[in-house]
Amino acid sequence: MQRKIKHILFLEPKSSHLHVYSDAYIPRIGSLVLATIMRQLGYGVRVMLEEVEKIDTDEFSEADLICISSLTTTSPGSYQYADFIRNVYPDKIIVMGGTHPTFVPDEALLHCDFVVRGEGEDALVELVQCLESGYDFRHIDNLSWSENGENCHNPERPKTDDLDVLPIPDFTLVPSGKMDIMSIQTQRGCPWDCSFCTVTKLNGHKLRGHSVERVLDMLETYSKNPDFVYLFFADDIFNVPVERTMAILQGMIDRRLILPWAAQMRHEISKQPALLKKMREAGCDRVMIGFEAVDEAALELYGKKETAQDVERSIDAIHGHGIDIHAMFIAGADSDRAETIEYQFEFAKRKNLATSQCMVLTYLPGSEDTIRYDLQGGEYLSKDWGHYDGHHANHPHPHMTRYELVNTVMKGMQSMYAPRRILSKFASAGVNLLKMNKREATRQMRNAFLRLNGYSIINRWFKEHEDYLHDLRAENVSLAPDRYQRVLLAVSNVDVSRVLKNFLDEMDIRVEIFSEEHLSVLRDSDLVVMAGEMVDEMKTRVQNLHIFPVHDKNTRMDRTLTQLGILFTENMETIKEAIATIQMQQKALATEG
Ligand code: B12
Ligand code: SF4
Repeated sequence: MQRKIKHILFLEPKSSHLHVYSDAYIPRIGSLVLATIMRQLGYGVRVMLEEVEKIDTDEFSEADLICISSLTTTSPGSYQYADFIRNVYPDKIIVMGGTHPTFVPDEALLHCDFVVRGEGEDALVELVQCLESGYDFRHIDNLSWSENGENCHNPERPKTDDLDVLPIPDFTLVPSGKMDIMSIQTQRGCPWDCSFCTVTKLNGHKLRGHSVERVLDMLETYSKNPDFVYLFFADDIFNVPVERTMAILQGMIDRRLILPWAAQMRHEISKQPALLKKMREAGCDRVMIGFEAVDEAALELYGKKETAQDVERSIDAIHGHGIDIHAMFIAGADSDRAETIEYQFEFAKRKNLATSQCMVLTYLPGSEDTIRYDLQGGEYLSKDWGHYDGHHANHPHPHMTRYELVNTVMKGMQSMYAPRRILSKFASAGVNLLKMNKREATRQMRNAFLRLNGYSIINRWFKEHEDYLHDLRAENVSLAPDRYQRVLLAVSNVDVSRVLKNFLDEMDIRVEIFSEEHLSVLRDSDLVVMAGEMVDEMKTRVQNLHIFPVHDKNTRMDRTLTQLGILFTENMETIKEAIATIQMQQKALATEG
């Protein structure tokens, strides 16, 4: 294949659903660094980021090669654009890269000509050169492609050790006035290995960094751009190695490169007071920390190598230096219950975290969790990648229904951004203004606006997801909930039947024990709660029967009861209270017995 390539388009589609960062665009650097390299090599380049500009598909006609960067959540959009290009401009070459195509190259190849797995800088240059010269591209490491119906995957290439060989990503490639946050990556890789994360699978454990001088040069270049008002260090863990971070911060102070900034860190920061002090001096106003949990069992399962005490200690240390925290939590570890998740939110409020997010545990392609789950033959309830954004549940949980999990998480998020918690920040800003403490007033005002934005996003999320939540409630039964007027209990195990009856009574739901007479008078508004083995037989006897299947082997049925209760109310509190009451009854019975 020999092709003339003059113009390259870099395209970054956005997520299909609203997510916590929907209103605050923080750039990823991949497309920008690749575009900068290709431009230096003399190609015409255009970078289109869908989060910051409307994609004008007419512009696709000008490109010879189209490079699409994709995360898992943005893959539906990426594939749609790729399919559109294939249909409308069949002569264009499409290359995909980024985290998602890296881990599922066979899937991506259904939509594009080439996939570059992992780091893309060298592989893309080699590919373009081969395409132009007509040389064989089949030897390029990290490259995947399709040939005669077979997908070929070349070996992985060694990772770039010295990042200084890469150019400074040129943000002027994005139309001016579109972005106000500059994102800068000073190093790649992470020494830890959390079970849900794909970073080490993509970038390795070894930290590979730019030299301190080079980081400062990047900052100097960017700080001349009047668009930028905030800096985000896109390193996965900015506080290690500590000496290097200290040197960068000292350099920022010495060269007066002081902008407000945020960075991602780990809890070990609580043991680095000198670093915290220096961070504040160098303009840090926010730290983003993936605490993930405050429940020891969950922390263990996530392989976080931290304890709840570490979490608490680091919050106190960071707050002690006047720095705010955006805390990142996860819910849905196998050990989690609704109570552990609710406790997480209470904790976040008690510790006065400025902002926080809680994501539903999601098995992303490439993570350790996913590899293990796939080996075990685990079940996926959705493979709609647009739902892999931490706001949806895509696999079953051992103790919670999907509705319970998602609802508990999103209601918890809503409570974090409740109006009174927003007003308290505005009030605090006002008080500090009166005290002439301008710095503190500005800080509180910023947090008030961030919370206001959180409030707006979460409420929009609930509106956007009405149907999704409705479907989760109706899971396991093949019809819409909210319509049953009578429940018929067809469970032969007396103990199980009694638990179900007591529960439904507690919930004020009309319930009758099923008998043969009911068969002739079954109505559309009846729900038959039935033990699993009888279901098939009953379905053959009565058409369109609405059946809720249960196991009749044990009487500890929190999950079943929750699922059943969800069909009648969205209010989890009502369901929990009913379960608690019947549990007390069961205990009393057991004691009597
Ligand atoms: C900055 C960042 C964010 C920012 C901005 C994200 C954005 N604009 O999309 C914020 C904080 C908003 C964010 C949010 C989220 N993020 Co984020 N984020 C990052 C982070 C830390 C850095 C991204 C970056 O700039 N990397 C540096 C560049 C150089 O690397 P790169 O993008 O991978 O690009 C290289 C290669 O992949 C390849 N490449 C990339 N694209 C292309 C295209 C072509 C054609 C080619 C040839 C090569 C190529 O070449 C590049 C250079 O080597 C990464 C972790 C990481 N270390 O990458 C996570 C990461 C991308 N985020 C992740 C996730 C899960 C999310 C969220 C869904 C959940 C969350 N964490 O809150 C949200 C949703 C974001 C969304 N857009 O929908 C995951 C993605 C996993 C996946 N399978 O999709 C990552 C990998 C972290 C992780 N824990 O696993 N994120
Ligand atoms: S979650 Fe953070 S600490 Fe854990 S492996 Fe990923 S980047 Fe490293």
